[in-house]
Amino acid sequence: MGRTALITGVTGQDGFYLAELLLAKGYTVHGLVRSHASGVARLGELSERISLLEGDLTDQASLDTAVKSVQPDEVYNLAAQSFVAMSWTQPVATGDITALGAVRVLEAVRRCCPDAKVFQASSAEVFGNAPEMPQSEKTPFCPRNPYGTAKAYAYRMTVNHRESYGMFCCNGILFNHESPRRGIEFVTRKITNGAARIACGLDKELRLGNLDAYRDWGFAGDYVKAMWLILQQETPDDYVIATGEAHSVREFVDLAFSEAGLNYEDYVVVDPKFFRPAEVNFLLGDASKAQEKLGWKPDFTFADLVRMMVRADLESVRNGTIGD
Ligand code: NDP
Ligand code: GDR
Repeated sequence: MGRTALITGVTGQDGFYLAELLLAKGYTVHGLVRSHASGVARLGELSERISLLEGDLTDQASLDTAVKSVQPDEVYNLAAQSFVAMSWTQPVATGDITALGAVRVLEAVRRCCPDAKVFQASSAEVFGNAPEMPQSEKTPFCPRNPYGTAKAYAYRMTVNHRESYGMFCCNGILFNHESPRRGIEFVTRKITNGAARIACGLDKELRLGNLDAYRDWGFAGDYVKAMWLILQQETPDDYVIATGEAHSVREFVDLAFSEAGLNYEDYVVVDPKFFRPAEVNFLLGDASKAQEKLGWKPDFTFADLVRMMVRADLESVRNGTIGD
């Protein structure tokens, strides 16, 4: 019998890549969406290959119903208020969705399908400005914003459900991962879309915040493979998923603009409006445990990623399919 998976956050960047991966492996895939119409609109053709269930991470009953009806073998909790900048303007909603929402998913599984395995999308943001470099599973948490704090709570609750109830629940401590499907508010996509629009004569400048933050950026398609591998192990555990290379926002901008045939210094304006109340300056992951135990390593390099995203945005802007 084929396996069944339930993905929350299926309309997001990772939801798309994970659904494709699981379908290719022969899974029956169910995706939780806040409304059927918006799910179909966001997922396009993929919405015909998976089954959509309405539900919300702020609503326990909807999660119970979804888990009870699907009886999944695997649950991937990817839903979150995932934009760090917004977590300062909406700290309570961020806590409700990103922290308590994860507990609601764990509780729905515990009560309605306790043998299902659960993957929780944790984040490098739990480390904040960590004293240790690179950050591994052993690095203490010190989140610096409401989002990272919510993810730290969800992480601990996932471990608690494992230890208290013997559930198969695991955290992937994911470092930044990007793709042409990345939301336009995140810096990488803002840059590649901005460079494409300038190259096509639609914009004259791109306004950004702190260019001196460093991130460990990988390709989302590689990261969903790690999510799946984490749930295929004999015993549940938590893993850092990262490339092991850090680059500054400035390096990303430089490479993206070069790929679009432009010199970024002629177009990028630093605007204090995009500075954060507290910055996480440098994230760099040590994924050696994932490499040893899961046999996981990323296939795409930083340069591959930037090239892929710029090319996709140039094509979309030229076709008029995105970028306003
Ligand atoms: P996105 O922001 O692209 O997707 C978030 C998803 O969550 C969307 O499908 C959104 O649905 C859904 N969602 C938001 N609020 C609710 C809610 N109240 N109830 C149900 N669904 C909701 O995130 P990514 O795909 O980039 O990331 C996936 C997960 O991995 C997230 O949990 C994120 O925090 C985490 N993560 C991501 C990293 C990255 O670099 N991408 C790194 C580390 C962790 P809708 O379409 O309705 O808005
Ligand atoms: P991040 O991603 O906060 O790391 O969270 P984001 O792309 O938003 O920011 C990365 C860095 O770029 C700097 N920056 C800007 N950021 C945005 N969004 N817009 C700008 O104009 C801009 N200028 C500079 C930021 O200050 C920051 O240092 C992502 C999300 O996917 C989280 O959900 C996930 O958990 C973490 O990655 C790991």
